[in-house]
Amino acid sequence: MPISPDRPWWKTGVIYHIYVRSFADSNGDGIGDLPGLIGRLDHFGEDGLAVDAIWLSPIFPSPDTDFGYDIADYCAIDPRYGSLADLDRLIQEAGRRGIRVLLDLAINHTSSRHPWFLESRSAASNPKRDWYVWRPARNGRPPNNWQSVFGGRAWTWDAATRQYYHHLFLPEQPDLNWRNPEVRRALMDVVRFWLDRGVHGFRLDVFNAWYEHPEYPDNPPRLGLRAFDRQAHIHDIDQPEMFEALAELRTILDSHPECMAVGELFGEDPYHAAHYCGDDKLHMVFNFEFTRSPWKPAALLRRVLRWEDALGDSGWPCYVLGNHDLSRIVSRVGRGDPDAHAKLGAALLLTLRGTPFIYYGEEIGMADIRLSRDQILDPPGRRYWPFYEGRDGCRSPMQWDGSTNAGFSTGKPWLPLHPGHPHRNVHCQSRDPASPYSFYRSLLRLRRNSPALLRGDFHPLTIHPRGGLAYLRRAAGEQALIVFNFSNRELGLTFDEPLPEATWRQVLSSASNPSARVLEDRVCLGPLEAAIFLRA
Ligand code: ISL
Ligand code: CA
Repeated sequence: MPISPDRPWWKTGVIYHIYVRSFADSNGDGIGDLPGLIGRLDHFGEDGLAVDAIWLSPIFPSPDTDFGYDIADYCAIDPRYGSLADLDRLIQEAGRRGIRVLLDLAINHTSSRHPWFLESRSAASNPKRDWYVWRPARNGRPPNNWQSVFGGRAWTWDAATRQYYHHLFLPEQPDLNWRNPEVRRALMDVVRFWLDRGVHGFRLDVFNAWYEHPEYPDNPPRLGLRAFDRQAHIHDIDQPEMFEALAELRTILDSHPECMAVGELFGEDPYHAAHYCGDDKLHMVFNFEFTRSPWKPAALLRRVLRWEDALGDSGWPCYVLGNHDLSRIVSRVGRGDPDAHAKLGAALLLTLRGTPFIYYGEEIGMADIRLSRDQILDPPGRRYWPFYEGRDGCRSPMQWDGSTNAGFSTGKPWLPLHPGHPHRNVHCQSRDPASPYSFYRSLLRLRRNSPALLRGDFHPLTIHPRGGLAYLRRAAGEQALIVFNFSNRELGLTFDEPLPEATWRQVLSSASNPSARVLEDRVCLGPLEAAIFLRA
């Protein structure tokens, strides 16, 4: 296997996703902030998880109609999170520990309170009118059939200037008009602004929605449950102009050492994602497959293989188990011990070929909180309750220790803590060698020092696995064998091809009393156990 010793950090590194609002609050207002986060940086350093980068959910000034994804100023920090000086300090303090900082750029839309939109809306003749997507009514009705992701039409009527404006999300999130060269220039300046301040790149929110079809045709119908899903989104997203914009973005990124961008592709599919990855495009596009796949070996492997196939040599795989929009992994999967599932998830996330993203709290097996109707803050949750509770469940405050409010805040947290926090927190778990946190730490350390896990290929040993999963990661000088039992019973796992003859050394098991053993023709595993073996 060819391995290149000089792989960029984003191909070998691990990225930790922080929902800043819920991570660590320094001033007791119940909202996580940058000084709070700086105070917790040791969680990521050599004595903690030892990750390579942290990605911060949006920290820009925002009216918070969509909790930071409605941005009112791209070049400032929301005072509730801190100041530019705090961000500089974060970059510096993180840098000292070998950790890079990535920001979240939501530049498909702004807040309706962004000065650009206030100007644009002020008069049809305003010079910034064309910075957003304004259209006249069609026979007294919206310009076309486009729908908003969060429900209702994607067009809102502005009575004062007698036109509709476009918003893929909330009316408070008007879409920018990327076809206007001034808009594109202004946004690329935003990118430069943050790179010059020392951030190492971005997560790009719904990037493939930047452009709309210039003639605004109706989307054709398709089968689906919600109005948004009942049309094929061929005119409101994925326009060919995307590629030119991504090339420009990439040139800027490449002019700063070691910078990268990972895109959130709306309606992602591996082949679709592959189109957007490459040397003049994005470094990576999120693969969300594990967040909806059945927690079964065959289903998981099928998804891994599809992405491996689609991405080929020009793309690079990446994996997430969850994020701030989706139910947490342990709340979603299988029966049995949630800690065992948290560890199975970790073993999968951190040993596949590709870049892993850890969502805060996954390392301690945090679960979703349940909210009553009046506690729900998320806009789609409020709209669709009781059919959909929204996305707040996975955003509860980080559980640090057994003190007041789990060490997150001295004040009342903006969302309730998970009731299990007195027993499930970083402090407790760091003293318990059998905890998910200890497993994450050991696994991250193992990964960091293993050529096979960092650079090896991906070679499944069973093509139609049942109950368990096994694959090899093969690099020059080292091979890793990774085995999983997704069932609640003991398992003898046989392979479609013989295991390479060798002495396999067990280096890690997720069980406190490991039963994993490599025999001549199979591997034995205890219930819900994952294990890693190495050979030279
Ligand atoms: O959250 C979803 C379903 O539960 C998705 O449809 C989500 O809206 C979509 O993936 C886009 O998400 C991103 O952009 C949104 C923001 O609300 C999300 O938090 C963000 O991750 C608009 O900026
Ligand atoms: Ca605060």
